[in-house]
Amino acid sequence: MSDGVLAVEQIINLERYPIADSDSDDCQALIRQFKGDLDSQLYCVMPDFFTQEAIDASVREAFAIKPRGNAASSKRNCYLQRARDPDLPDDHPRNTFFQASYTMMGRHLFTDTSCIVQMYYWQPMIDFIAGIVGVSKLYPNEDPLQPTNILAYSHGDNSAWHFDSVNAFTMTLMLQAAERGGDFEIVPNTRTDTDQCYDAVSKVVQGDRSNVVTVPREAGALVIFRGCNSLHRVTTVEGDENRLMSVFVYENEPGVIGDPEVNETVYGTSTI
Ligand SMILES: O=C(O)CCC(=O)C(=O)O
Ligand SMILES: [Fe+2]
Repeated sequence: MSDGVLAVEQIINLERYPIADSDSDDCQALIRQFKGDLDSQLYCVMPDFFTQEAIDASVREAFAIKPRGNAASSKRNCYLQRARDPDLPDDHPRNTFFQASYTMMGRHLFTDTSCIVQMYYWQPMIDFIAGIVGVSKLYPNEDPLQPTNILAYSHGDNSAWHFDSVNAFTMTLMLQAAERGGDFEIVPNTRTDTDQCYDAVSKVVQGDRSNVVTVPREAGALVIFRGCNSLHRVTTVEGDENRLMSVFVYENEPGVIGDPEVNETVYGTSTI
């Protein structure tokens, strides 16, 4: 394409991930492999999913829009709440708060030709991810802010231990790693749908490392994880290099938009 805009064939590494035809044997084999990883470990990693050209373009764009992002810092528990529960003891995980900080860039800041935006709306990509997460269909989120985000973590930033709230899975794509720190850590199946497992959760947030898995990731690696029942965090970033992570949300039905109040907190605005 002209004007420095990359076509989807130049964005996704289709040699290593031939997903353009989701019915092809090659694509079906990839779906089986990553679905197997996701089912057994609660995450799967696809290294070099983005081309170097797409990584470079996305990093440039992220720094260009970062001044308009929402630099947020808050103390929260691992349930993403900020208020303590007076009926529970001080050392309960619901009353254990950690600082989290990063700059959030919402979908409204990206052009339609952004690499991450093009990848997100490309139907073969949506079908590929649906296969991996084991559903027949997925749909883009239709909120003006939520579908495609980039989180920038500068020196001292981190995302403390938490469970993701509503999403059955989260998809992330690393654009730039930190010089030091910024590791993505997860404790698979810390709780279940029916049991909060407060003892196990408490151990993790108090620093027990016995079930912590560090997910290896280089720039360009796509990761899908199930963060609803698996505590996860990003360790504190150190050094001059920002950790730039793009985060994507797909839905099980069309027409899903976010809550304006949540958007106000996350993006610093509820409108575009
Ligand atoms: O930045 C990351 O690697 C993960 C962010 C995260 O926890 C999330 O998007 O739910
Ligand atoms: Fe998360």
